[in-house]
Amino acid sequence: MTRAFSGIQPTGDVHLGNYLGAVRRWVDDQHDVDSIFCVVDLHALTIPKDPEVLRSKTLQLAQLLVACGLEPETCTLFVQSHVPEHSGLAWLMECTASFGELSRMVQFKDKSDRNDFVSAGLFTYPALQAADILLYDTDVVPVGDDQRQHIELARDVATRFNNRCGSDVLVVPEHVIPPVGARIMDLQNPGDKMSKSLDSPQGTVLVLDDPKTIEKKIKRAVTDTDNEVRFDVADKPGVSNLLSILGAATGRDPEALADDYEMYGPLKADTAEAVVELLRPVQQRFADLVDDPATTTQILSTGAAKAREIASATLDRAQRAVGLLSPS
Ligand code: ATP
Ligand code: LTN
Repeated sequence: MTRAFSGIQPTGDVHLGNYLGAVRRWVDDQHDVDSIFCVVDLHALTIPKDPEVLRSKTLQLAQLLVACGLEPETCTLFVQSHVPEHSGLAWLMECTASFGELSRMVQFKDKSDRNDFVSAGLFTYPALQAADILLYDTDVVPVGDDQRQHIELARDVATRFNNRCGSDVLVVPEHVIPPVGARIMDLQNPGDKMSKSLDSPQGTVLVLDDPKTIEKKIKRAVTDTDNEVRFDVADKPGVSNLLSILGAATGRDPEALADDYEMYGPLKADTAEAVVELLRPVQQRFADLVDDPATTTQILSTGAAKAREIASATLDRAQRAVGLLSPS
């Protein structure tokens, strides 16, 4: 069976971009592929965090993923730091990726420009991400469009590792990016992707926003003055973003949807309604889970044990292949 692996950072509140670009697809495909999902708390440490906030966001993110529809009896859900093999393989990947490759990562350039303190971990972050993926003999990595470059790096590093060791120790993964919704933009700055760590509360629709807030944010979305509804990302980024959101929420093609509208008002109203309806069941399930943290803690503990079985075998194989002496 095809194996899928993906990760999400507990860096803030989950937004519509995370949901449409990644999580919804994980939920839809979990019965068809052997699915492993990880709350990547080690990645969140690359930018300093308040310890209590990180701890509570990690649990909350796991609860939200279950509320979104990940079924613990169907897929494996765990927290990255509960499986120490991630840090173990990350070192081997850091020694396989080159300084030049890591220097070319767009996300590093963006995040290092936006933060005063630039940690070494922010620079080597894609090597840890490669380790996450490669530990599980992953065939496919379902992600949003922004992760293309990181998955490409994981492929290059896996190939180089195999060539150096002279055998196929690591499986070379492919990315899968959804045709619609892979790049949801900030509603106030449609030139930037919607993001957990950008401070743009009005431009970011959160999965847990109440219906009134969702409506307000979408109705105030930045468009332009010519009042023509057309899907054209370069010329009309704000309007195209609304069409992408509506398309992803309703399963329709954004370009075709544009023909149904002559003015921005109705487009915004329909988009807001579609998003509210899409998120309603998630919010209802979340409300039940949040009062019962023990259920999610148990899911994560079972998930980590399942993940560890696979990860420890891969790490052992990789350590032997690279020439490390076996402890027994
Ligand atoms: P941060 O801002 O802290 O980097 P993020 O909002 O980019 O966080 P991640 O945890 O890094 O979110 O990403 C989780 C998944 O959501 C990834 O697969 C990523 O590609 C996807 N994703 C993130 N932002 C968007 C977006 N605006 N549109 C579509 N997919 C997205
Ligand atoms: N870098 C990713 C999060 C992430 C990930 C992964 C995604 C960490 N490890 C492994 C897919 C597979 C991000 O910033 N969205």
